[in-house]
Amino acid sequence: MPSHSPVPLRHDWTRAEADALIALPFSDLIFRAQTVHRAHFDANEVQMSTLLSIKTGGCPEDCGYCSQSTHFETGLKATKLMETGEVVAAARRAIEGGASRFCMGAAWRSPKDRDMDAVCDMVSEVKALGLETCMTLGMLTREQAGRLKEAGLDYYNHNVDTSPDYYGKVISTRTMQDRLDTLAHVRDSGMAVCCGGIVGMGEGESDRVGMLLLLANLPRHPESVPINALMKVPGTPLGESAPLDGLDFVRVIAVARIMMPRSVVRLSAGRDFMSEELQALCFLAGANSIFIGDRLLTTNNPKKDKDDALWAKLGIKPMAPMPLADEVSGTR
Ligand code: SAM
Ligand code: DTB
Ligand code: SF4
Repeated sequence: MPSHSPVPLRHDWTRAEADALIALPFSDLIFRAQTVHRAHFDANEVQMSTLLSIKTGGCPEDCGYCSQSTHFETGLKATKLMETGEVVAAARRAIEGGASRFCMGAAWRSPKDRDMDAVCDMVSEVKALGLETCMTLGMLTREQAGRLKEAGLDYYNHNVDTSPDYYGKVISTRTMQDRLDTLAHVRDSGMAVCCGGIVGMGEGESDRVGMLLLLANLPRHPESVPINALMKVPGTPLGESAPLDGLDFVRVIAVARIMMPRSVVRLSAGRDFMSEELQALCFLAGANSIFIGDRLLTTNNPKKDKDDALWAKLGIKPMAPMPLADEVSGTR
């Protein structure tokens, strides 16, 4: 149960404030993040989500981290869009595995209008199972966002990935402005926004802060903020990136928690190579959602028995599904 007074929401964070936050002594930073976290969430609850790649590989974009781009030789086999029945079967398995949220991802630059009927069917059928639904299909037009909302989609995931300054070092086939345009279409449709990025792509601390400032100073905070640690994929331009310092990663989570107090901060990609201790620090820093299940989209995630043992050691309980209706009307 939340145990402190609510923290006011701000959309006017300055660079100097954010730089000072990320540079705090570690214990001070974690204490601030915990205080904010406990004002809005039960600190022992974590939302369990499962990911499914509904269309894998063959993507025309050149995101330098991604196994699914046709620009790089990663050995990944491209597939067609899955049938709705297969997606529903995977969603049932996700429920049996303990998930309350189901995120469907497609390796598209943007959905073709002819794909919209199929993805909308998937949304309605998965939602009918009682799962919170999220999709990530690339850039959306205003009309496509409206159709997904109508089909019942709760969240749309579209990441800014990194700071505006570092963006051009990672992706050349679409701009940061393209991403912001899609995010505006999602926001205007009434769906909740899931938007975050990746740490460990060779960016500096000022880029990490730049990304968090961009997110926290949007007119509304994304309801969900995934923070991914780079999964290094051999064959991609970022496949040989320098190792990410675990404590630096925890700092990004803590600053995200402090700047976006009511958002769900998602410890996304990267748990498979994190120790139990590092994951525990991420939860202490305010992360309260994760992906469970052996696979993310194309890379590995911890096995269920290993995860279950960690939840038992940490006393973590799965979060019940969160109502969204009034959140979308303006509390974050
Ligand atoms: N094609 C769609 C798009 O990019 O908008 C949706 C799928 S894409 C895989 C979703 C997000 O996953 C990316 O924006 C990126 O932040 C994250 N991601 C992809 N590959 C990753 C990797 N190797 N390590 C960490 N995060 C990754
Ligand atoms: C997000 O920010 N992380 C998830 C979800 N959104 C779609 C994807 C992580 C993908 C990790 C690399 C892979 O498995 O291909
Ligand atoms: Fe395509 Fe998405 Fe991968 Fe970029 S991150 S290459 S858009 S699948």
